Amino acid sequence: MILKKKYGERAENFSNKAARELLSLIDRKKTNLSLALDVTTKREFLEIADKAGPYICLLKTHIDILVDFDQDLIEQLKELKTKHDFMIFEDRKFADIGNTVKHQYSKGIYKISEWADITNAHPLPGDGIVSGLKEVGLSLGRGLLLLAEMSSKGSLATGTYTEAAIEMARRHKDFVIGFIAGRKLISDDDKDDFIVMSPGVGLDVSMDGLGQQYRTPRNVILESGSDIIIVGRGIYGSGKDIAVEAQRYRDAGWEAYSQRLMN
Ligand code: 5FU
Repeated sequence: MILKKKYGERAENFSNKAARELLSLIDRKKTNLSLALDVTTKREFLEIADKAGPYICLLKTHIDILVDFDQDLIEQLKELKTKHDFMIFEDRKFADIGNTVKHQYSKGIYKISEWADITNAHPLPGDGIVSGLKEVGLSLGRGLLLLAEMSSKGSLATGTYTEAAIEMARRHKDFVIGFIAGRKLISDDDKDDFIVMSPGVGLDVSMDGLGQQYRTPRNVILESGSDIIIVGRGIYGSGKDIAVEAQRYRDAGWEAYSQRLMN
């Protein structure tokens, strides 16, 4: 009965180091909030990460949108990670053949595998994408999420595609630690455990102008059985105090989880 288990208790269901660390961290810090930090300058990025850091378990990056990316950014990000006790998820959405993603993951300017505890991939190309990423990431203690669903309107990742993503994850349980999805995807007493992270979470608006659709932390964690809420503009997009907004989402996410344990 995964939905009734505490995050920390689920750590033993995983052999993967990143998954075990993340579940323990969530329990220790009492937050299931991931911040999606989609800003384009290093200054804003570090400022917001520092303000929201105390309230999050996971900082989600799109490292390639930073106009002034440099190695110093990574060094400072690592310092914030230690200071605030969070993990890092690069939302790279790999989507190519195994040999190519292997290089995209470890090489180029960003060298994602060196600093991101978790990254993600579309299952679209088939198992080779997981095998390629695993060749790089497993020995480094990294974990992978598969995009089984997407939060955007009209997403094609539904039905048999989502089912195929689940089967792919089961074949690579040492490295695939979970899914991007809007809900718990497998039955609550399944032998396998996966961490579900849900983007498209907001308390104040229901959509943006470009297809994003928002649900509340309660919808996502309590009613749909997801594990982590991913929140971006809900925290930094309103011009309000970042720490206050981050606390608001942390509290809403933790309240929804606490109710789930009691139900
Ligand atoms: F896989 C997905 C998805 O299905 N929907 C998303 O919104 C990823 N995302 C990411 O979550 C997206 O790339 C943003 O980084 C973030 C949502 O940001 P928002 O500002 O909360 O809408």
